[in-house]
Amino acid sequence: MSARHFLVLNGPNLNLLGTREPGIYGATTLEDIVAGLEAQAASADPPATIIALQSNHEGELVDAIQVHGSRSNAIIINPGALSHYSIAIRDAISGVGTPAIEVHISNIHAREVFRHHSVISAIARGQVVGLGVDGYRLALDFCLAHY
Ligand code: CA2
Repeated sequence: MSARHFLVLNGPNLNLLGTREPGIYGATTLEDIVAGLEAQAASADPPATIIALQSNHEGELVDAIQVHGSRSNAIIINPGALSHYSIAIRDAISGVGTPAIEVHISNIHAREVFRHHSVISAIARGQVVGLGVDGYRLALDFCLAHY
C-alpha cells in the first residue's frame, strides 16, 4: 500500500466536463482526468494514490475535506463556482491544515468580474489557472515533488 495519498476534489458542474462548453472547458471528461492522475500518481517514485470526488453540493465537499483531506498529503481542488463565495470550503481546508492547490481550467481573470476573486486562493498553497485540464497534472506534479 502506498504511503502517499492525494485528495482530488471537483465542485459543482465539473461532472459535465467534456460534454458541454468545450470552447471554455475543453473536450476531456472528468473520468479521463482522474484516470490520468491515477496513472501519474502510480508511476511516481515513491508511488502515490488518488482519492477523487466530484460533488454539486458544498456540504459534501466540506465532508470530504474533513474526512479524506486530513489523511492526505495534499489536496488538489477545483471548487468550481464555489471558489468565488464558499467560506465553508475555505474554512474546511484551513481547518484540516493540509496544503491545497487550487485549480481552474479557465483563466478566471479573463472572464466575468465575479470570477476574478477566489475566497480560497489566500489559504491555498498555490493556484494553477487558465492552463486547461493540464492544470490538474501540473498541480499533481507539484504535489508529488513536494509532499
Ligand atoms: O475554470 C474553472 O475551472 C472554474 O472553476 C469552472 C467553474 C466556474 O464557475 C469557475 O468560475 C471557474 C464552472 C465549472 C462548470 O463546468 C462545466 C463544464 C462543462 C460544461 C458546463 C460546465
